[in-house]
Amino acid sequence: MSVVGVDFGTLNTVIAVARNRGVDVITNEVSNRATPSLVGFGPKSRYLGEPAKTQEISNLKNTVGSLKRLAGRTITDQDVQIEKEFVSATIVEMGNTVGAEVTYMGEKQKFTATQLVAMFLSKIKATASAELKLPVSDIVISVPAWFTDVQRRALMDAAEIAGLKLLRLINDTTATALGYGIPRTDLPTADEKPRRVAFVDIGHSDYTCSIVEFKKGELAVKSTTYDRHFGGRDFDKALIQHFAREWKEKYKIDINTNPKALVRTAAACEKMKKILSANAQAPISIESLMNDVDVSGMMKREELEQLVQPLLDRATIPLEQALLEAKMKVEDIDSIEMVGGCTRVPSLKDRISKFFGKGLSFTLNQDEAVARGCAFSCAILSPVFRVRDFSVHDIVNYPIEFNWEQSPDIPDEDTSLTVFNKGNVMPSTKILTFYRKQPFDLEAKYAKPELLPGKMTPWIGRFSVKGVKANGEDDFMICKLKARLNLHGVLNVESGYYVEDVEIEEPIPEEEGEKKETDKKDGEKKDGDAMETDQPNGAAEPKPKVRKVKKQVRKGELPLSSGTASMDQATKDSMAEKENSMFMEDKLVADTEDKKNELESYIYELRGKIDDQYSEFASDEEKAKLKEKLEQSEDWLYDEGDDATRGVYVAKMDEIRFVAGPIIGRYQDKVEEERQAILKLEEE
Ligand code: ATP
Ligand code: K
Ligand code: MG
Repeated sequence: MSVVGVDFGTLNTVIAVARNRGVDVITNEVSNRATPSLVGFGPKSRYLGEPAKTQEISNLKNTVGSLKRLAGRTITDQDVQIEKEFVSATIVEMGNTVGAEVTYMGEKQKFTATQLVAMFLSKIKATASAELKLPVSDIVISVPAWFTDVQRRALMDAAEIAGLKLLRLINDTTATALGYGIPRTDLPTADEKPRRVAFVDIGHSDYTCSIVEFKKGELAVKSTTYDRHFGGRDFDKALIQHFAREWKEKYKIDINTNPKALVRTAAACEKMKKILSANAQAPISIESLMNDVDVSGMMKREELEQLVQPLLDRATIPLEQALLEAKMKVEDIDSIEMVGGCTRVPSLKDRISKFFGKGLSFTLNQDEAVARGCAFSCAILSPVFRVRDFSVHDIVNYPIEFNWEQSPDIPDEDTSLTVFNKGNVMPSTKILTFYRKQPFDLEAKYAKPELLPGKMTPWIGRFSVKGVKANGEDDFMICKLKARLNLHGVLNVESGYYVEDVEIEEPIPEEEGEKKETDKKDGEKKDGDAMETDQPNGAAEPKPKVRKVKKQVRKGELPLSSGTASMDQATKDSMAEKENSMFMEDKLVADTEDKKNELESYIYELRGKIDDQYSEFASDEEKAKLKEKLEQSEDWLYDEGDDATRGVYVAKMDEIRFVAGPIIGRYQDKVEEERQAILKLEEE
């Protein structure tokens, strides 16, 4: 089994694998270390990743990007309106989520964003598996830290539809921090001051800053802040708008009316932007952009900086906020690690460096750090791999509360409690205690909807607790529910049970441990993974050998049913089946194309050789026969054979082989004879 980490970016996706020697980034079918995060649809098959990019300009309406930014969203979300600017296919509403409408296999079809992500992930799976020559299943995928429960569940569903076993959804900058920490041998020990690093990731669409404390064998995220609409594509957009204006005047063309011209301009502007990161000025020129007009232009770096001034003015806001939330000052930060393609922009580097009052570090590979961190995370979690343990404490970004109906038997009971606070450690488990005589429901939601990224539902899930009844003579049942914000950052009520208070005698331990803080009423624990050791407080009296304590003893399970934003299993299974059949169809189309190309080149090869190296091994009659066969086959290939099945191409190839075989056989015998003769000569 393999151990794979994936940085699923808005523009590019990077795949890293853990091997015994360490973590490597792998290349795709055209030897690129990053794969375009794009899916396209054609008359016979889909185009995923590189092929999607190749056909993009000629098939804009049927090509979808921004996949991760669409997943888990609704059509009324203002973030989706923004995304529409960057996606060339038509975005449509599909139930309670968004999708794209495309023409595929000659028909208009709609796919949800979750399905589109699944399509892309199955390609990533195939790429990794082709390179590793191993089946790929266990995987860790990165997401922006600002992803909510619905978005995370959409990605989890997508991974499952693609046949992957998702071990963790990890926040981008947390993955980067892990990749930074693991190989480092110079981290402070437990009793030393931790090393504090600010990780700044500016990608194609978004900007994140995490402040992380490192000690030997562990990292703790102290704050994560972001600007969801700040990245390379905003620089591109400023350039596109500039040249659209300029060319309207200069050439009287309006690229905004021509999608193809707009996309070609976008590609040229991205290139120009990159050149401007290393040069004072850069040219742009596109042949026959529209109406047969060739366009060209120039830009100085300062001009670009002018164009993106409003953006640059926002560049330090996430940093200020990150320090504030981590309760630190710039002096507390030991180093600033920069990752993401957009951190190559000089004006951004300047502002960030000025803000911290020190130089920036580029220790990590800017384009690969997230993927490498994901692979490390996968290695830690995978049972097949042994890796030095490194604990990762992430934090809760949005507070989560539970609500429930008041019990008729407890008139003064609260009906809501914030269980996970912003800044709490994640993952984390909390035990909720309820005194009840009958089954009840509770609901989880984000406590501060205004913090959510766009117009997202604050609702997380509804959980019904069954099997609750009055205990003994009309006494309350003490119900305990295990609420967990898990490794993926999604919330579940994982299990329920009931307990009884019993008085037992227990020996006093030699050293009383720290007092455990327990909120009696709600049984809410402080942070961390600490579980169920509900002990009453205040046991620090004189020390007899044994003491009487009231303990809660687990008496039985409480069955739960839950409704969350996750897709139900039956839908997921049928989507997985559909994905699999589309994948097989793509493969068949690709194989057929290969066979056709093979046949075509075989015809050309034989035609060249029959009057050359094969000439002396064929009679005139044989030559004539073969030439006739080749001509027939070629005519067929350009006529009805243009769109045949794989089997038919293979059969055609065999027919030619039947005629050419004896000639080639004689030629090869001769070659072999000569080789033997040479060997013999050398021996003598
Ligand atoms: P996100 O993290 O926002 O989801 P991503 O991970 O796909 O997106 P990256 O691969 O980190 O994004 O960065 C891509 C962006 O970086 C693109 O906008 C690209 O043009 C930009 N970029 C890459 N190299 C340079 C450069 N030399 N100068 C300026 N920008 C660059
Ligand atoms: K990336
Ligand atoms: Mg990124």
